[in-house]
Amino acid sequence: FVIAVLAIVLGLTLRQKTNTFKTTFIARCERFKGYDCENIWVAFEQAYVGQDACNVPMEAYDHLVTNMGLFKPACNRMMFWSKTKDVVHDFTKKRDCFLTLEDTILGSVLDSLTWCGKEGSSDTFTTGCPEWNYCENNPVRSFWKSASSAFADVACGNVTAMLNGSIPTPFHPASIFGSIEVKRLNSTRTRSLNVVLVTQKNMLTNCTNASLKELEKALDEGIKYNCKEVTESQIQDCSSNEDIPCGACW
Ligand code: AVW
Repeated sequence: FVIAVLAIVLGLTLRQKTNTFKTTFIARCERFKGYDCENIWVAFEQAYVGQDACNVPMEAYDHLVTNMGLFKPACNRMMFWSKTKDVVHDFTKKRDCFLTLEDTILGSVLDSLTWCGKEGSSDTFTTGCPEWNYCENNPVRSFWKSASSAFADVACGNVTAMLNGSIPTPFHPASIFGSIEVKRLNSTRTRSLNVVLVTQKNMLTNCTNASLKELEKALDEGIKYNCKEVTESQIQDCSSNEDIPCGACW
């Protein structure tokens, strides 16, 4: 009897976990008008539910990411980033100048969330899931790889990347930006990549940094490369001052 009660309580706890996660998913999704969020949820959970949490490859999200029309090109407004999450999102949330992956419906729904499934279970778990680096094919890491691929595939015109000028190597070939997004920028769609190197008062890195030369080399031939050092306070000024036109932020 005791075991039966414990099993029911545990079952309800797990059910609760799925429901809390799903509630967050649907609530965040419904901030975007004109989408069938229940349908998006079903396409999302089929990627990892019932799977070993280290055995979910990025292809598991193909249906969600490529067949549901969730990534629409925003030519000249697409913003990539690496090691600048806070400053870039502070800016894109306050001003309409640029669009990051986390401002699109899928990116915004899943930003900062953790989830995984378990073999033999139809639940979504939010604890006990693998850390980012614990295994390559974990549901969270595979999702961001898949979504980043789709986001870069639709990039067009002049695209921007905010990189961190306060670290010795602003461009890491193994980062998602370096290993996925840069490689998928295609010169038939994308005219230029404009690096905004975010610097602090005591500048550690500038546009002559060796890692940025690697970035330039990694670009598809035909995509122009530019780099500009911009202070964090200049970006913050633009974030908080609607009177500054987007084109005059830096
Ligand atoms: P990042 P990326 N543990 O700042 O170029 C947990 O390095 O990779 O930039 N989470 C991690 C880890 C880790 N070790 N490493 C990365 N992440 C997650 C999507 C975490 O959420 C956009 F389109 C961290 O905030 C950008 O252009 C995020 O990955 C591009 O990919 C970024 O790590 C940024 O990826």
